[in-house]
Amino acid sequence: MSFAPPAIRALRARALMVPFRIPPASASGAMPTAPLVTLDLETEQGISGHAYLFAFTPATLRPLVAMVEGLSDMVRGEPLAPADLDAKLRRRLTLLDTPGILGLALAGLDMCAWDALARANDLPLATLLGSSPRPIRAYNSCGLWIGDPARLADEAERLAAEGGFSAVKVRVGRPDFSQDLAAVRTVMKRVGGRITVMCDFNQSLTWNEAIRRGRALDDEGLHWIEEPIKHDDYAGCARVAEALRTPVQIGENLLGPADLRKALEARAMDFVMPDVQRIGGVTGWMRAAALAHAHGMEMSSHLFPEISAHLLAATPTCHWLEYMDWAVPILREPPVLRDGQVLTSQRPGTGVEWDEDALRRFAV
Ligand code: SMN
Ligand code: MG
Repeated sequence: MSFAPPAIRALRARALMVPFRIPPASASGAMPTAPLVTLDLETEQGISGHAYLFAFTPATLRPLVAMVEGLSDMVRGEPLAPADLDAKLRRRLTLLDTPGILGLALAGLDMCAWDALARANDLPLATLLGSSPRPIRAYNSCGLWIGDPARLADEAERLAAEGGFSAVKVRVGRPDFSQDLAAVRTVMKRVGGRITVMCDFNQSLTWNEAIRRGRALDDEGLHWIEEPIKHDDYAGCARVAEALRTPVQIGENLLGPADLRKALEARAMDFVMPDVQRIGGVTGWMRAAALAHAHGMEMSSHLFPEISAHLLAATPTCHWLEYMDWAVPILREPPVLRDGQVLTSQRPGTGVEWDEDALRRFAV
């Protein structure tokens, strides 16, 4: 028996502005609407693959669509073999290099290609990756943004209750640390004993300040302190991680497995949480998962719960899935939550199918 991969016919991208249920506001500012790009890869066999990207700001929405469409010309007629495709494209793009918008587009293409390959084989992605779809423990990351501190306690309770979640993440990095401490204490006081609580500084501190604030938070019972300082200052992250008792978590800004190697070599963190659109799609994720496994390091996900559930199922050191509901308004079958877990879709591929009416409504 032989499997001849179908050829790729086209890759299309659509720009959307999707309303948030709870608009995020981190230490780096607020986001009123989610700029999302949907990708559809068609094969000659008629099977398609789907994925979405988060453009972070409206300004990057159109360039990202144009970038994906540019890649379409490079992959037309190529066999649907995601790892080969990734190697070929990255070789062709070596002289430009692939961070930034191009990296996001490559990751989106890779996610679509894996989705289409899994569908062509009639398998859930987790199964194609050698695992099987299973419930993945998740934290509800949809709230506790920087905002009105008086609302935090009720919000923590509500976020935990809505999917039976056993963990939430509180955003920190306010100019005045006493307000951060008050926010953490408010959340811990209301849900602390029964719910795991993480915090995220979103790179807002210098390493001196990170050590000062981190030590002050060390007795608050937080599960991790995320991105205390600039994401790529691995030596600085290592100083902070060394100085604190609470584990330091980084990874959402790692641009591929080679960045993870450098961060591991620098002992920059205790836990790692790659983001599928930055680490290089499914191909990049699986290589990062192998590195984390070899180093015995717990690995969590960042955003994209639909595909991340499949990836974490196939990650030997699977830790926590970050549950975000940002794509729910555009999905025909949003992720199913049970007892604080995301149930990995059992459908062929990732389970991502568009609600086409919603796509028309949110198109820009
Ligand atoms: C985050 C990610 C994306 C937008 C805002 C905040 C945050 C997280 O770093 O980890 O959820
Ligand atoms: Mg973060």
